[in-house]
Amino acid sequence: MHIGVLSLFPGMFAALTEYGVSGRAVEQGLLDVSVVNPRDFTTDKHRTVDDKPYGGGPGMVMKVQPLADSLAHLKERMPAGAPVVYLSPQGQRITQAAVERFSTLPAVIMVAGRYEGVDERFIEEHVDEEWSIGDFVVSGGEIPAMLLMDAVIRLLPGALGDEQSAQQDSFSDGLLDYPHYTRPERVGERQVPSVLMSGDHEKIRQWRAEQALARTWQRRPDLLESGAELNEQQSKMLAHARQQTKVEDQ
Ligand code: 4H4
Repeated sequence: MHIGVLSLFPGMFAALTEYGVSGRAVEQGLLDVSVVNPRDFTTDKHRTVDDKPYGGGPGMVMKVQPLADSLAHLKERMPAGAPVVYLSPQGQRITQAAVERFSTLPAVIMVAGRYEGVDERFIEEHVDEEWSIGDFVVSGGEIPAMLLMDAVIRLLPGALGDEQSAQQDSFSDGLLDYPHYTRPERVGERQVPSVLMSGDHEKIRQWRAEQALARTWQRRPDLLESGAELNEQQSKMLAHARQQTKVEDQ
């Protein structure tokens, strides 16, 4: 996979390319990351990338030309057909399903904006998809772009040591994860749940399925409305829990 990025702060991407799972994936050659700075495509003495908004108001807007020219340069160095993704609060909320789709593409280009935003004509002409990391505002698109890249990279075959671990993540089946424990067996008053010490793998599997469902029901009931994949045991548990709630409501 090849991920291209447009950013006024290319150095920030070292946080991704030099550390942890994503750093190792780059080192192993599982993907190429190319970061291009639109400032290198300015033509004036002051290397201007932004200007005042037409119509007035606070802040500055990113100019079309440095973005368009840096994008053309990036496209020359990448496989054809890479979708151009702009990260902004106006985009669709990123989900694990969206991340999974990106992880199957040969290439993707991410645009990280600064200031109050990007001239709308660049978006109309060059952006294929607009995605958001959530309903809050950060000061630049770099962290949103890195966040999406990190989520994509860890799904690339070979990126996680254990091939199974991505399949077991929260959201991969539309549910939250079950709780995890490691040594020691007792921390203060808190004991590891005894089922996990039983060696009964079927019982452990059932307990974890039940925990995942209970936590989702308690903390993120919205996920249960939007297509979580439940096993037979979980479907029965959920139906039972819903029945109980109905009775209490009456
Ligand atoms: C846009 C900051 C608009 C402030 C931005 C304003 C996100 C997000 C994000 C850089 C851009 C911010 N990107 N998901 N959430 N003037 N980007 O916050 O409207 O307040 O992806 S403003």
